[in-house]
Amino acid sequence: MNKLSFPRWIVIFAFAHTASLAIAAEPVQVEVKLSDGSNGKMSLNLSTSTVAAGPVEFVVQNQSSSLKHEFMIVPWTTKLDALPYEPKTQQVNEAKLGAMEGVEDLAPGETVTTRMVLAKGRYIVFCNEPGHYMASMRSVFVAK
Ligand SMILES: [Cu+2]
Repeated sequence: MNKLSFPRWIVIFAFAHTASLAIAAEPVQVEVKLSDGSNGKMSLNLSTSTVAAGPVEFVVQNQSSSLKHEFMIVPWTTKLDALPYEPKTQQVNEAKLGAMEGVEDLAPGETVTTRMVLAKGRYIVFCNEPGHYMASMRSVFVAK
C-alpha cells in the first residue's frame, strides 16, 4: 500500500459525515392545525402540502376547545377518500394500512411536535377519531 491512499480515504469520509449532520439538524417544518371551529366544521390544515423527501418536523396543534384530534400519515397513491374504512366504528381501518405514523389523541389545546423521515412519495394525512376522516379531516401530502 502506498502512503497516499489512507489519508485520502479519511478526507472523503469527513465530507460525507458533515453532509449528513447538516441534513439531520434542519428538518423541514410543517405546521398542522386540527380544528372543529365554532360552527363545528372539522378541518385539518397544513402550512404546506409539499416538502423535500427526508427529515420532516410536524408541529401538530389541536385548536379544539372540546374534542380530541389526531394526526396520522400513511403512504397512499390513490384517492383521498379511498382509505380502508369501517362504517361501524366510523374510522379508517388502521390494521389494513402499512407503514402508518403519527400522533394519537391530542387533548383540546395540546401541541405536539413529531419528527419523521419521509421517503419520496405521496401520502395522506388524516385524523382517525370516530367520524373525523369522513368529516373532511384529511389531506394529500407529497414528499418530492
Ligand atoms: Cu379529529
